[in-house]
Parts: sequence; structure tokens; C-alpha cells
Amino acid sequence: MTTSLLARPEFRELLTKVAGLDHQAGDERLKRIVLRVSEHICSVIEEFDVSPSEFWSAMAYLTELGQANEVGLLVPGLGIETFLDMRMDEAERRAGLEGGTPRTIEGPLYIAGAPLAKGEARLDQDPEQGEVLFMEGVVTDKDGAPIPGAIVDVWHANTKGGYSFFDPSQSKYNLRRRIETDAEGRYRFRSIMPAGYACPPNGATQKLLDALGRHGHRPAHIHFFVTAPNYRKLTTQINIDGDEYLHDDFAFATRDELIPPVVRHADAEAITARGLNEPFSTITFNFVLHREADVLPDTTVERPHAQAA
Ligand code: MBD
Ligand code: FE
Repeated sequence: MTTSLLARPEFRELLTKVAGLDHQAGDERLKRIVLRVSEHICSVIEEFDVSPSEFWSAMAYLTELGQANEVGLLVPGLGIETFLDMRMDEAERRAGLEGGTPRTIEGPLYIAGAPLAKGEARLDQDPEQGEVLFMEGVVTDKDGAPIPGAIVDVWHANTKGGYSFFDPSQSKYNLRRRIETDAEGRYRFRSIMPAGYACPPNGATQKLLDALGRHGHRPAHIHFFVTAPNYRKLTTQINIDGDEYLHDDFAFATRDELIPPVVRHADAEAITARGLNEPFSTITFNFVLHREADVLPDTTVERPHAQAA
């Protein structure tokens, strides 16, 4: 049997130099990571006998992905963002943390700096034909004690599955708000029922999904960051029950505890009481936060966020 190229001294020496391990300057941790990544790439090339043309088509793909600003879309599509959640869940479990609202991925469409409201807000600024949605709940600690002054930072898609800022047809901060909980820890908002999201059909992410025989749909959902001083930041979403992609999310973000009942109100009395003239839906969902602790990894994720201009 011929020995793998990867085991030969001249290849090991090449890798050592690639990662800068043959001298002192530079970052030790980064050197070790670059060594392993380079080694893995070469190992995949060897295992699958990847031709140079195949390799360069992959490099062209990554270039296209970056130029289209879709890196943040492919990452959840490949389950890597969910893997980061699984690691955080595991770290918390090992530290004895139990209960609390489960986290799920942030996704690529958050915009910082949404208008801040006290207690309640209306999210839909842009007129749209769709079902009115009222959502409310309490932010509490694990013992059910309300947390006043918590910030519920909420964002979701419109009835076409588009997010303001990324979809230039919507106004600044449409369907995005920060709501400060009241003295009883309550938040509530009026909005419009979102539609599910689909990857841009001609985009780089969808191109790879097509080649994998996969779709690029997400069930309708609403995103949240819930924060309060001395509590662990919660990044989560709720899914709209009944959506055809509820358990077939291309971004792997659905969790059973994050599918609250959607109550439909069609009786005339309820409709007029809300000042409406069409049936509407309500969702009640409480957020349970964990106290911050030094031994736990930080749940605040540093990643670039645009601010609406
Ligand atoms: C979304 O709306 C989303 O939440 C994720 C995770 C990926 C793509 C679009
Ligand atoms: Fe989303």
C-alpha cells in the first residue's frame, strides 16, 4: 500500500510553514486552527480525488457567495449556526442550567437600532394586505418572577417573506422594534402575520442547495433577542404553527418549545373590540431568562450588524 501524501514528511513540513508554526511571531491559537483547516482541506481533496477544476469551481463558488453577501445565509443552511447553538446548550447543561426558553439561531437579517418602545409597540408601518397579529407575554426568571425593564428586540418578515433593510421596498425598521417590558415584565405588540422566508432563487446559497437536492425555505417565524441586566441574553424565534415548513426548515431552527398556539379570532364581537373589521390572530408567549454566571460562555454573539441608514 502506498502511504498517503498527507503522511509524508514533505507535506507535514509544508503545513508547518503554511501555519507559521516554524517561527515565534503570530497568534498560537490561530496557527493551530489554520494547520488543522489546511490539513482537513487537503485530506478531503485526497479522499475524493478532487480534480483541480473541481477545486477551482469551489473557490469560484465561495467568491460568488461572498460577493452576493450570502455567507450568513449558507452558514445556517449548512446547519453550522445550529451546531453553535448545540454547543452552547451543551455547555449550559454541563453547568447545571435547566429550563428557560430554548435558544435558536439569530440568522443573517437582524438590524441594530430599531425604535425603542415602552411596554407595547406596533411593528407594521408599511400598509399591507394580511392578517393582523397580536403577540404578548411576560419576561420572567426561572422561578416565574417578572423582569421589568427587559428589552424584547423583535424582527420578522412581511407577508411576502421579506425583511426591511434587505428588502428596499419596505420602510426603515418596518417590522422591527425594541420593546421594554413594563413593571409586571409584560411586552405586547401588534403586527401582521409574517410569511415564510425563501432563499433568493438565483442566489449562491440556493445554487448549492439545488445541487444537494434541497429547498431553501423557512417556516414563518418571528425573531427575538431578549436582554436584561444580570441575565443571559436570549436569542430565539417562534415559529407559526401550521406552516408547511414547520419541521422542514432549511436553516434548522425549529424547536418544539418554540411553536406557541396561534389563536384565530373570527367572532364579530372580538373583531370590533380590537377596532378591526377582519379576523385576526393572537399568540401568547413568555420568555424565561437565566441569570448570568461567570462560569458560563457568553451568549452575546459578536457579529457584524448593519444599522438602518
Ligand atoms: C431568515 O429569515 C432567517 O431567519 C434565517 C436563519 C436564514 C435566512 C432567512
Ligand atoms: Fe428570519
